[in-house]
Amino acid sequence: MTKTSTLNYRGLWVTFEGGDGTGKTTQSKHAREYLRSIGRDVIHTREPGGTPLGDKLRHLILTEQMGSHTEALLFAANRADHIRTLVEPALAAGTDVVQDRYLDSSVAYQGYGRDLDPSEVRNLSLWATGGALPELTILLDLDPAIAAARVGARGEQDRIEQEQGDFRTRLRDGLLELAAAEPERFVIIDAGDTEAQIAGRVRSVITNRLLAR
Ligand code: Z5A
Repeated sequence: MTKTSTLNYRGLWVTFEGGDGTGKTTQSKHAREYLRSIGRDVIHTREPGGTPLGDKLRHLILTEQMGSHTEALLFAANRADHIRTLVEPALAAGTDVVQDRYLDSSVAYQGYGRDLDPSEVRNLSLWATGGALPELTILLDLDPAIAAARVGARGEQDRIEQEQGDFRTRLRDGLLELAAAEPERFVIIDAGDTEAQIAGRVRSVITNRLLAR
């Protein structure tokens, strides 16, 4: 079992999780602006992607057909590079990191959504990153049908967004299960409200976490 590490970072590490179309990109950018507005150093990043190598892996993952094991390994490879070259150095220097998706996405999509064992997928990512876990994970929870309508309104979908059937329901249930298992790290926010209401909740969750440090 890989040892995990959530503490001892100088900067605050916040990740956003949720199905596609739940507003992670929108809200993680609001969170970055909020942290800036209170005078903190902050970077915003995302997975897949986040680094030059990560951007190449992102393109491969979202465009090439591949099996579940290959997909899980590529996400983990991206994560290893992202955490070791960008996220941990920033946190160690006292910079906050606001991140759109992290390992909970792999457990949900490659584990609960596809056919891999969720705990094996989690352990793969923990091994890849030396056990790094965020201090705070905000789960944006939304009915998959509403989320699909938001994404559909945008037009073109990537390979993973095209998944049909009960994939999105398994994904949502899986993410809620992960949140229930780690109540100190996760905060669940109803993503069906307006952008401004959700941003207000995100601000207060982050403020409380900073005050509790
Ligand atoms: N994936 C994986 O399988 N395993 C992994 O380990 C990781 C990822 C890390 C690429 O991710 C795919 O990789 C993703 C999961 C998989 N595929 N799927 N499906 P991505 O991050 O590039 O894609 P995404 O997460 O699907 O992003 P997204 O579709 O852009 O969703 P979002 O970031 O959560 O939402 P958004 O862009 O902020 O908002 C979506 C739309 O809704 C947009 O038009 C907004 O203006 C609108 N919006 C936002 N908030 C609201 C509210 N409150 N009301 C109404 N409308 C709103």
